[in-house]
Amino acid sequence: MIVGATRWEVVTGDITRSTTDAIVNAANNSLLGGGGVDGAIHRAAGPDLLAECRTIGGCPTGEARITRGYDLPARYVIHTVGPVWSGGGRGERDLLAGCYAHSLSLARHHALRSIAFPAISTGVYGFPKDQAARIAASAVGAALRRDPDAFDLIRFVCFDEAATALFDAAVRDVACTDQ
Ligand code: AR6
Repeated sequence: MIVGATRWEVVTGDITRSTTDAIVNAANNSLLGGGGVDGAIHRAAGPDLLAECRTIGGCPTGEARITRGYDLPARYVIHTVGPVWSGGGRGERDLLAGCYAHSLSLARHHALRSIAFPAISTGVYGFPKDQAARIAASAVGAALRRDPDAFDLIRFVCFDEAATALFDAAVRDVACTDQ
């Protein structure tokens, strides 16, 4: 899908293999690694990633921090901390939207033209996948409307076909509404 100057795509796969300028990590507040996509990114990047993360001092939920990508194909990792789902009454939706918005604004600040996102918060943190997909697509759509020329490629990398179908539908809804 093309929105303004940006190719916006949804793929199924392993985000650690993404050759975008940056990949986004679904991290925790410590930024010191964990399971899921966080563990996969740290394994693929090598120990220098953890060493740089130790210098950052953590990250609040809904915000993002940037490091180099080390042994990854991506030059940078943008670490964001999604909310733990606890029923939706604790600002989870706004915090999740903040993860996407802050990640894109960091990428833009570093003049990065392409970025890949995992389905933040939809694993261990338990965010319902259909809602997470709609929030992700609408946050990216809003950023693209504000700044149509900032990116060449925005990619959602889902780990299974079911998530891919949800994210694909959500992106189509947002992209079609925009045109
Ligand atoms: N590539 C793409 N997506 C992946 C990959 C991968 N290699 N591995 C998993 N996923 P999760 P969260 C998907 O649990 O819910 C960590 O321990 C997965 O199927 O990784 O934000 C952190 O340290 C799911 O859809 O992140 C935190 O403590 C999505 O990535 C906590 O988990 C996110 O699942 C964060 O939980």
